[in-house]
Amino acid sequence: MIDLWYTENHQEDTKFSIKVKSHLHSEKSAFQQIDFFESDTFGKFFTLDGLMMVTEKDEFIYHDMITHVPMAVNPEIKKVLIIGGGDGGTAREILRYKSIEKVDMVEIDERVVRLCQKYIPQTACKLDADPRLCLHFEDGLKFVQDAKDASYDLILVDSTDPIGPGEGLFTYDFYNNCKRVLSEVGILINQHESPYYDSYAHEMKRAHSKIKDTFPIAQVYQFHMPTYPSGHWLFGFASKKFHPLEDLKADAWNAFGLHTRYYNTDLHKGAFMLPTYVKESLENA
Ligand code: AAT
Repeated sequence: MIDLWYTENHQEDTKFSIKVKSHLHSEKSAFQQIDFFESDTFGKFFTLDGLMMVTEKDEFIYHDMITHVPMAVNPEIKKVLIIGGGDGGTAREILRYKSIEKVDMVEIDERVVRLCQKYIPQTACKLDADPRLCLHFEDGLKFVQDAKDASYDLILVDSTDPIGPGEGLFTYDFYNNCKRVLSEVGILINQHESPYYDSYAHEMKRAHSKIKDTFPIAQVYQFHMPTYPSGHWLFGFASKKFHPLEDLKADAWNAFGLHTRYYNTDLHKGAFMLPTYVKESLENA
């Protein structure tokens, strides 16, 4: 019996491997190389251009933290824009709130959505099942450039790293357009890379320096993501009005009565308490 392993370079001299039972699918779409695998420990998972996106075992951590943090700061959020997130996990979590009226989801690569619907229904389950969700297959940068009104209460940037199709989502042009289409109480959450390995920390600093130039409130929060490089990952929280800790509405969020496996309103506060090396790195960004 031959052992089959998925291996990703986290640094030039550092690799992360998962033993796979099968390589379920492989194709090159118009935008990126897409692969689906199955393993014992992490269940089914998929990669884009050889980088881990989602595993069945740890996706709840990422999708809890991208959605519930802003909802606990402004429980009145009604209209949401998701950029990327083709696996559907972010849409699934935000649509758990009955108070959400409309979600536009803009994914550049329709193949990611269709393949996740086939192989990872755990995350994709709401993509064709909720009338509040409207799917757009186009570049998120172009979508916000073309959007007219300042109507979104929340933008969730669930994007790949800033190489390949995700590059435009880490630019001043993108952040300025996000600010323009957000309402006065709007919040922007973005996939903010990792502080640990130098190449990712470099992207973290670049993103932070642009976001803090654009928004009066720009904070960063952390979570533990076992299958991403170093396991230590960040989201950015930017807003024109709300501070993620001073404006936390813990009682209102708890009154939603949602059961979550990672997020809770105590962890919310802790997630913004960053290690010293991360704080220093962001201060110098
Ligand atoms: N929910 C966690 C999964 C992702 S996937 C990110 C998605 O962003 C992919 O489906 C990709 O096709 C989409 N995407 C990339 N660029 C664009 C763009 N310009 N416009 C719209 N969608 C885009 C996030 C994983 C994070 C990994 C961190 N290492």
